[in-house]
Amino acid sequence: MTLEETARGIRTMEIRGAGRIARAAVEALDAHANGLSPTALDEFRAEMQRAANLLVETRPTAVSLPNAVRSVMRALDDVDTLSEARQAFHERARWFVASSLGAVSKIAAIGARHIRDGDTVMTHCNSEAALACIIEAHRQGKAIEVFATEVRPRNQGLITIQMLNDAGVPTSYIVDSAARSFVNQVDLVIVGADAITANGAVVNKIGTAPIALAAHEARTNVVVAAETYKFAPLTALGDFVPIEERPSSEVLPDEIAARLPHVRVRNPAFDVIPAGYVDLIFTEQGAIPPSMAWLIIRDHLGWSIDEYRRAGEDEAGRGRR
Ligand code: RI2
Repeated sequence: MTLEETARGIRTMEIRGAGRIARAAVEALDAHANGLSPTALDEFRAEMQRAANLLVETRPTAVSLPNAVRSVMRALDDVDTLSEARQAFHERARWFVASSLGAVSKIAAIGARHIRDGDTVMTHCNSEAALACIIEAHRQGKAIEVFATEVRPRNQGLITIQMLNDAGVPTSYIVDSAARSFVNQVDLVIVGADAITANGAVVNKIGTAPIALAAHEARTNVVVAAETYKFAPLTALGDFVPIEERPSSEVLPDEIAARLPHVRVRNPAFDVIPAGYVDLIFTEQGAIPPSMAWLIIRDHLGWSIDEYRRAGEDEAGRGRR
């Protein structure tokens, strides 16, 4: 896939899921770097920055994307020659992809410990990290059942039920609006995250917040599975996570919309679970309460807040996260 094909794939959601988007972006940058024939280090840096910007601009909410891109672009900071830069970038990209996959495995092991034999869990959307926990618990022999939602408008629930079915996990498939009707039969809600703010609020697929509210009312625990690069550093400085609003045609076909001139479709792709409705966050560094989100940003993202601030300012013209 070329850089432009990957950017298009992320924008159209052929490539989707916060972790997969991050790895796809890093792999695209690595392939792009390999295909370049720059004559000077500055030329290489400038072209890689252009490529990085193109990818980061594709989707605004999943902070995994800019975090991953910044993480690999950092390889170009402390090099003196072009060949050093090429080598360092390639190694950093390979490291990122391997550690992203490794993080999912660690989260699966940590999350599975919190799912008990006999539990029924509910999940929403298609999260690699959340499903890894569920499937690992099942693999360990725990008798678990899952309620999986449909996930309007893009129906990512279909991917989820395929994965659960393939793993042999007994699953009930429900429409999003049925979540409240079943949440009393559920022991645990487990979802992924596109971004987690410094104060522990979780941004995830639209429809996650009402499920968390219903779970809170029903006294059902809500846990989140998220790699540390889903934590949004600039929220520590007061920035908001921008919520992507996607095309109306995902919700209402254009030919129907054309007959309804007084109707406007709103299609936000994500909503926010307040930290008070989140019981635990499973990261590859361990299970933490949402109030510890700031420590993840401070200790595990590799850059100081000032460095993130500068990167955000350098990438002017885009939402800062
Ligand atoms: P993993 C997805 O976003 C979903 O909101 C999912 O919960 C989240 O990313 C995390 O997914 P989208 O790309 O990284 O479907 O755990 O809009 O796979």
